[in-house]
Amino acid sequence: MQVQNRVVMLVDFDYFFAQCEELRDPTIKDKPVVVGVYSGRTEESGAVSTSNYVARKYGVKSGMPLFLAKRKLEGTDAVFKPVDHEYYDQVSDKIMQILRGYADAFEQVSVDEAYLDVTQKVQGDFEQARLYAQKMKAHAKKETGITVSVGVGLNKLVAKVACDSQKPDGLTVVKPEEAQGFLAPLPVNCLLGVGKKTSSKMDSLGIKTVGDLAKYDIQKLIAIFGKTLGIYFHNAANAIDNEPVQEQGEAESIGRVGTLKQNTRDLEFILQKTDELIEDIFKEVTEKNLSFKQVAVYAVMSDLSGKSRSVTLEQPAKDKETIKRNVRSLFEKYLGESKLEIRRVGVKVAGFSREEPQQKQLTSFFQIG
Ligand code: DGT
Ligand code: CA
Ligand code: CA
Repeated sequence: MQVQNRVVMLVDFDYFFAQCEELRDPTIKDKPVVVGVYSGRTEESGAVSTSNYVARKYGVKSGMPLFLAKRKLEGTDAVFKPVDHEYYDQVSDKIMQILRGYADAFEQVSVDEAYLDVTQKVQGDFEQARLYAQKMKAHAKKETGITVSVGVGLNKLVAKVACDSQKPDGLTVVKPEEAQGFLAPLPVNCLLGVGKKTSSKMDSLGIKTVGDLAKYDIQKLIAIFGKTLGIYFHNAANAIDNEPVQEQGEAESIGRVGTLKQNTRDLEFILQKTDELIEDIFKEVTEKNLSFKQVAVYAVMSDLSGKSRSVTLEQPAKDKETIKRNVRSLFEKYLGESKLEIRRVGVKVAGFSREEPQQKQLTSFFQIG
């Protein structure tokens, strides 16, 4: 029996932070849009995080100093926005949730990128995969307003390079038998892990394209780059990559910190602030259907020294009251131990376990019966 090919997708959201800004204010859509990280020292200092494709036509690039981007866009009606990670995370979560529904296995790799193994969903068929990707792209666009680019290949490596080859709003399908030919003419730095240093080293060996690398003697690669990298480069260049698409492990803890309006030793005043933090934490814990076994607090004192305290619960819990009760008693202790005023507070829960949702248990119960 022939072993079935995998069908793997990489989805990357187009000019993501800038597209989020367009989503929030559609009137800027046809103008150059630059999202910047302002260092805060002067109004002008900082760097470009990303920009829309209109701005890119003028030569604006990620990482470029903002003053340079301003100069390139002089005379245009360019719009500059500061990064707003909270908003981008919200948009990202919505898209990720939709994508997840299309996958047999799902792996989010960053705020704007995820791998999907869709082998079962498309029965290993790359023609079907193309239609499936089109449907998924349209769904994401309709629900969230965001366009994404998709690469489809027999593994993560090919899917990633395919996706990068056509943006924005791209869809590039590379069938298994086309994979090596697809990679061959591309520069070696299209491969994950080949940065400036490695590619100039390879260049000095006469390796310019992935095709050159694929043909290069593997023993020599190992001698030059070491065993792990040498084998990796050889395999990657030959479109071989067996990394599974897998869900990233749960976060180890969920926490929030906040600064008090004024330094204080007033327990009720402190607990008002921690209640806000707990609301947020509780929301995330509930969404992820987690139970926790540890509650911790953190405080920064008026002299900027910091301390943390935690308790381990006897039973895993998942309710807000348990967090509140323990936070109160931890801060009571805290205030008893120090004479200083508190300036900043944090709350954290950890020691997670995940329970099956009630409904699922019921349905599986009925299925068995
Ligand atoms: P593209 O090429 O359409 O995928 O454009 P982006 O902007 O989505 O680029 P990508 O996928 O490489 O990066 C995703 C986000 O990460 C991007 O919207 C902003 C941020 N980012 C990327 N490169 C840089 C950088 O050099 N500096 C900073 N501060 N942020 C960056
Ligand atoms: Ca992107
Ligand atoms: Ca990306």
